[in-house]
Amino acid sequence: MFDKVLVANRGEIAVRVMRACEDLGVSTVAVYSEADKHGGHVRHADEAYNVGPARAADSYLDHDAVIEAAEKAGADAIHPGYGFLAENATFAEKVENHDNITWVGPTANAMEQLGEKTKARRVMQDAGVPIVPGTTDPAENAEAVMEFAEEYGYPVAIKAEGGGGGRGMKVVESEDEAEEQFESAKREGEAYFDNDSVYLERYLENPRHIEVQILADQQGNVRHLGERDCSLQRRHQKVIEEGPSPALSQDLREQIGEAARRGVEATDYVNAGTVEFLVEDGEFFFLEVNTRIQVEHTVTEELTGIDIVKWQLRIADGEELSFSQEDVELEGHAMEFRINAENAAKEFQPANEGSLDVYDAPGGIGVRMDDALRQGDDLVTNYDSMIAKLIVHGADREECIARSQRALAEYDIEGVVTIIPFHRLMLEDDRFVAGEHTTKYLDNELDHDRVADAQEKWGTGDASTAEDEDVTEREFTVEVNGKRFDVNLEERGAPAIPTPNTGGGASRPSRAGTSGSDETEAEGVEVPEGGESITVEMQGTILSVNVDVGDEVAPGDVVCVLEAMKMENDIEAERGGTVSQLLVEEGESVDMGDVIVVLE
Ligand code: MV4
Repeated sequence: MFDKVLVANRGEIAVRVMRACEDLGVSTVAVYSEADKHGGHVRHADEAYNVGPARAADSYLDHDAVIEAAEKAGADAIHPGYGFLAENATFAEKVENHDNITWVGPTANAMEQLGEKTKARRVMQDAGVPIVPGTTDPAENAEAVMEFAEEYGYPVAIKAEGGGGGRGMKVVESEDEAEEQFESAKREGEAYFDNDSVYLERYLENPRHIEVQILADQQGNVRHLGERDCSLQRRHQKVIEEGPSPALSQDLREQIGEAARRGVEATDYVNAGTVEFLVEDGEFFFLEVNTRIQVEHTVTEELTGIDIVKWQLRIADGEELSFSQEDVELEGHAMEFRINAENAAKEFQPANEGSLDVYDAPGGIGVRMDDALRQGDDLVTNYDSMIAKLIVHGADREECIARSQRALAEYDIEGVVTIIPFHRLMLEDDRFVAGEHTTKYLDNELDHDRVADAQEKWGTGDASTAEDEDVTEREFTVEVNGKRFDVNLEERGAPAIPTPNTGGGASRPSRAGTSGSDETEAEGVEVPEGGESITVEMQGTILSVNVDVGDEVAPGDVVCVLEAMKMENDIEAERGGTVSQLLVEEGESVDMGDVIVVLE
């Protein structure tokens, strides 16, 4: 077994991997950016190395900085976690080729093979795994879409070869959309994935999203560890994951698990992976393979008692899986609640500031907390908004829900807005409780007034987000005739809570804009009198720049498209004007609050 593992990640997953290392008697090394120097994963590790400034591109994504930290620490393995470099084949190859460091994850070759979607579809089809009806070769033109539709009907999904997650899919509802959507899919494929190749599938109108956990060792053994139902998603972001799926019959469950195992066995895949399926009308279809440990691996761990991350380390060290497929047994029901620092009542807007004035996590039977937090921590807003995971296990789905309600009610976070109220709403929602929600439920059906009501009812004393009205919340505990009462007071018209002046990005209200009677600065950029600085609200990559210096921009015009959190985000001008400064180019990584365009 390794002596020392560097975890090339941050937050809860970094601590999660470190715990697996500690269980194996392995020392741990953290890497951190300037923004994370007080991070929980830094506190947890045996040693820690600064790999650069807050911007992810210059720290957690900096291949050389991470490898140099491993060399400095004398680490003999690197575990990437998820996100960041976890599915970066170039980085994986660098580590694979390093004499003294072992890569903990699937090979670079496996990432590349399964990342090519038509190839993955061919491999699965050859292994007898049902794929979504469609092509396994690239589609050359819009006529191919129309011919496909003659056989399968509309809608047709046009997908990018290099796509995945929430990216790279266009839906053609009728023939007259074919040409435009086909060209758009190719342009996006080129912009996003440096690959304009696209393929076609019959579009399933209302599927469930079911995924199967896989472990494969270097000796050719492949096991599946059952399925997870990830259908509760918002804009391709999973919110609550659970297992086993309430939508599968036992027969379908066994078919999907065996199909995933068989499909992976047909490749030379090694380590942990997840096979994704769409399920509709009692049929299942292969979608794609995720070549990493996933956020929601915890659901499977609670159901099977198998420590997936420990097995990742053992497999990377050449150990053989010590259990057969028959040994894998799922017990009870588990749910994972992603604790995001977002205000669900405001379109899940990420918190732009906050401190954990109160952080009192739940406990008790069947309750697991994966986080890297303690009371008093400042919220780091440079990266993903997920700050913790609450995982709950029960003997069955009913007990799991009841236990989850208790745990979420116990979970006391004050000073940072989170989606805990949203989770509590879901546990009272008829469709979710009945297990009848599909991937479209949150985006197309849930009544958002109910989300606002839940926030009102269960929200705690959160840091204001930029567009809050001037309300100051105060909480008191009072005793009346010997009985205690918790009292929340809202003082309206109280002095506004100052927020940093960070420009006028699309979803940042004009109040945060930089217009004024004299020259102002935003993030060190001069903004002319009456001008406007346009900023990004989250870390990501500039997908396209739609303006140039000198262009006239009207209010609402999209000046840039930002890829962040696996979604395309239009960055719009609030008020408009003439472009006087263009501070980014396509492909550039940006951090929350970066100014990208200045208008005069
Ligand atoms: C689909 C689909 C329906 N039919 N393919 C979304 C991103 C990418 N991973 C694949 N996705 C989908 N592919 C066909 N032929 C519906 C989706 C989809 C989806 C899939 C899983 C989980 C959430 C989703 C949300 C919207 C659309």
